[in-house]
Order: sequence, then C-alpha cells, then structure tokens
Amino acid sequence: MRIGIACYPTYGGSGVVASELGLELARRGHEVHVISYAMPFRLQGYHERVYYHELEVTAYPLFKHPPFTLSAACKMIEIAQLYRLEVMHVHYAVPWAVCANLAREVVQAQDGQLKVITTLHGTDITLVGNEPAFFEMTRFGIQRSDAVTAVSSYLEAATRTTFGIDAPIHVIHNCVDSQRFQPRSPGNPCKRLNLAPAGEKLMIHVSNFRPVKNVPDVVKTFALVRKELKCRLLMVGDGPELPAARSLAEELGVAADVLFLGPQQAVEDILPCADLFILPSAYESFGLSALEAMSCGLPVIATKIGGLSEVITSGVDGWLCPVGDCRCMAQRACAVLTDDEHHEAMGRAARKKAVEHFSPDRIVPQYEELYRTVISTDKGWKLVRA
Ligand code: GMT
Repeated sequence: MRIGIACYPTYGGSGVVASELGLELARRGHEVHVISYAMPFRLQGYHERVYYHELEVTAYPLFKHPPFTLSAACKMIEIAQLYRLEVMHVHYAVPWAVCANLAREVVQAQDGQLKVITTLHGTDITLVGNEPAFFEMTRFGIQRSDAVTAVSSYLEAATRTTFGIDAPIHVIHNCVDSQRFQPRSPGNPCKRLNLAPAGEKLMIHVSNFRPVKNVPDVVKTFALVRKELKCRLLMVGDGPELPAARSLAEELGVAADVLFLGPQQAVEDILPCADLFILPSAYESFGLSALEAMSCGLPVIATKIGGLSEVITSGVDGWLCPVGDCRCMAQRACAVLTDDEHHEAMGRAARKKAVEHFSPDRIVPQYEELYRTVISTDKGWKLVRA
C-alpha cells in the first residue's frame, strides 16, 4: 500500500508512535510518506521505502498567525497526488484530522481517491481538542475520517463521551520494539558508574515535562525514597516544568542526586541502566514511555489513571497509586528497590508483557487490516466495524 503519515515531530508520544509505525510498515513492504514540519526524531537516518516531506508554513506580513492548517492540507494534497497515496493516516486529531479531511475533499474533487484514518492519542481529546476553541472542528475531523483509532479502550470511551460519537472507534494499542528496548544484560551492558557511583539504585522519569505529567510528584516521591535508601533519579526530556523540577529538587535537598539528562535521541540506551520507572501523570491515555521502560525490564510506578491500567498490571509488573499520592508511590518504590527477588520478578513480568502483548508483530497488522478495509470500502468508516 502507499500510505501517508502526518504527525508532530517533537518529543511526544504521538510522533513516536507515528514514526515507529511508519518504519514497521516500510519493513513490511509498504511505501510510506511522512509529512511534518520537522524531521520526527525517531525517523532519523535512511530507511528504505520511507520518504519524508517537510511542510513549510508561509509567512506573509498580513498574517499575524500563519495558516498552518491550510499549508498542512495543501502538502497532503500535493503528496497524495504525486505518489498516488491510498491512505492518509494522521496522528493526533488537532489539527491533522481536519487537514486530512480537507485534503481528501480536494483530491476527490479532482477525481482522485484518498482515505483518511485518524489515530487519537490522548491530549487531542482530553485537553486540547475539547477546548471550546477547537471542539467543533475536532469533532468534525473525527466524524468525517474514514476510520478512527484510539490507543486505549479508556481513550475510546472518553472520545465517545466527550464528543458524542457513536460510530466505531477501533482500539489499537501502541507497540514497542523489544529488540531495541532490551533489558540490561551482559550482551546489553550499561555504564552505571557515573550515574550511580556509590552503587545507588536508579529511578528514571522520561517525559516532555508538561503539567499533565505531574513532574513535581516525581521529585517529591524521589525525595521520600531517598530518605530510606541510597538512590538517584534520572530525569530525561525537556519541557515547561523542567525549571520548577530543578528548583524543587534544590528545595527538598536532593538536587545532588537528581541528574537532568535533557532530551535524548536514544532513550533505549539509558533505560536499561535504571532500576525503576516513575510516571505520576495526572492523565495518561496509554503511557508509551512506561511501555518502553517495561520492555527494558523495568517495573513501573505510575498513577491509576486513564489507560495506564491497560499497560501496567498493579502488583505484577509495577504498581498503580492514586494521582498525587507520593507517599504511596514512595512506599511501593522502596518495597521494590529493597527486595532483589521481588524487583527481578516484576522486571521479568514487565518485559514479558511488553514482548507478548505489545509487539509490533501483534499491533501493526491491525493497522494494515484497517487500511485494507478502508481502501476497499466505498462508503467510509460507518461500514467498517471493529
Ligand atoms: O504524553 C504526551 O504528552 C505526548 C502525547 C502526544 O500525543 O504526543 O502523548 C499521548 O500519546 C502517547 C502515544 O499514544 C501516549 O502514550 C500518551 O499516554 C499520551 N499522553 C497523554 O495522554 C498525556
């Protein structure tokens, strides 16, 4: 198939999922055309059958706000026509779903064919898309897509409730490449000497440091854990809450043991060095960063919110605590980090879950099947049943 993929390029789950999916589809022989306004970071390098098309937003003195949505739709039209794309698969509803619907209208008006698939990732429904400024257009983009997928059952239900949608929304979980995200082992060693010079345990948090991630709770939980055992915290990523996290670490007297590593291209090189992943989000539709950690054999301490319970089984491969309950997260973390047998069992279960339930071989064919169904269906997504 000839597939277009549009996504955000920045450090964020939707761009990662879109890029990894594109690479997997190309490996399976499909031709993949990725549209974004910068090279998505997980797409770097040369990959056979993957083509990147940069979208430029025209500036003009008259425009206080350059019309990004129109430029994106025009780029989709250009690429769809040039490469005879069959499907435009957009990741994150705002504004990509609307752009793709516009592009399809134009392509069809010129006697072409293009099907639109929208994958909902989370904040496009729960935070951004339901803002009054975007609500109606988000609903329109979703309703008019030929097929819609959500990355968790939780998000599917939330979309129905928020937007009053009754047509099918296909739940397709995210996946992780377990070959790349491997546990620490003699074959995949990790230089812990600088990270944990005194043999400390290592907790790790990876995110884009947005308010929804509850970054202060990472630091607060760590401060509680550190009172009980020798431990350090690795903070990977960048975003608006980073300066506050630094200040809080100072304030709580743990700054010397918190290492801010910045955004990292290859998080799979750092994750295996750590012992425990922490994700105290106020909301999380899936938690891809947690899944990547689990694939590296790390138990996860997270919040009982959104789709996280579809990824983490509390008490088996991690623990889920109420949002904001740092004491609960710290107690669980201490229990896991001070009992080697328990830690090893949870790490093994985490890896097993990632490999058995969330492998690309299990997930990507679900997208391929959806593409085939949508391409061969004339009347659009209302005929496509989950
Ligand atoms: O997590 C973020 O802040 C980024 C955001 C995105 O769309 O780029 O992530 C969302 O999509 C990820 C991939 O499907 C999910 O794993 C994340 O849970 C989801 N984030 C939230 O729901 C906050």
